[in-house]
Amino acid sequence: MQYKRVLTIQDISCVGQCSMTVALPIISACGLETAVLPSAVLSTHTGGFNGFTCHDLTEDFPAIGAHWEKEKIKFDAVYTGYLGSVKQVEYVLQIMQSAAKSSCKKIVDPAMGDNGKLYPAFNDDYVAAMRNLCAKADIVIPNITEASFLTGVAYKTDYDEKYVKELCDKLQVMGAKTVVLTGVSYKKGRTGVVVADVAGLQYYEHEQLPQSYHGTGDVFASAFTGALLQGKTTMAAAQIAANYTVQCIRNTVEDKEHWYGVKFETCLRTLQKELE
Ligand code: PXL
Repeated sequence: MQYKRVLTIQDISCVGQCSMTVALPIISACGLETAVLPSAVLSTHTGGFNGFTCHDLTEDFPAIGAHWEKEKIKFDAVYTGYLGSVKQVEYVLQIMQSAAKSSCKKIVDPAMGDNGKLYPAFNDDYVAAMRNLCAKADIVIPNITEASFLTGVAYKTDYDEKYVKELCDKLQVMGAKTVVLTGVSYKKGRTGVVVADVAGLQYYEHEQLPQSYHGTGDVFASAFTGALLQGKTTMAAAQIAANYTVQCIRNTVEDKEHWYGVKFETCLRTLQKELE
């Protein structure tokens, strides 16, 4: 397998095991060169800590993009997660064009909400900007909340295959070529991931552990990106990423003090074995 270079654009939450502090080690462990563009620096993530600081890096993006253009730096994949502002999403679109190799995979995790609500930093303008970014993506990785905000379809916790197909269809009509929809649960105790592409919809179902943790969407998206760039099909990459995420949760549940993220580091070797 050829040595590939991935760019990931998301925030650095200094403490909290999400976004960049998850993406960089996981994608690197998958054997890929991982370049980073931090969208913002926060003292912690915003899901449960009080009084976190946030330094937005939007205004640094044009000069960084221009420098990379001058140096002819190009990427095999660009994977975006939690971003800092509406303006930044526009700059990300420009960098995705200028820094992409012709075969570049554009992977967008809209990372803007969960459990039917947007994260505190985001509003309707941000959703509209994210819709534009998703329209340009090869692969989008929303959860049900994000898919519902992006498509304008009402959020539901109790749904059937028809509802899931409607979300995926609308995301594809918007322009996303492939949809990897996470947290799709049709039965109690089970959850899974739907992959929707030109071939239709496929579903991978697995155990749903009772505990949920912050940052597991980032663990999934990072492992998915790593597996995909290592030559796995979209469906195989989704299965590998889902199994790894479940293992990270299982690895964390016994430690009651560890509420803010999952202990993904001590499971990295299993992920690597899956990719061999
Ligand atoms: O895991 C998504 C995420 C990333 N970054 C920050 C967050 C969140 C979710 O709340 O707050 C800063």
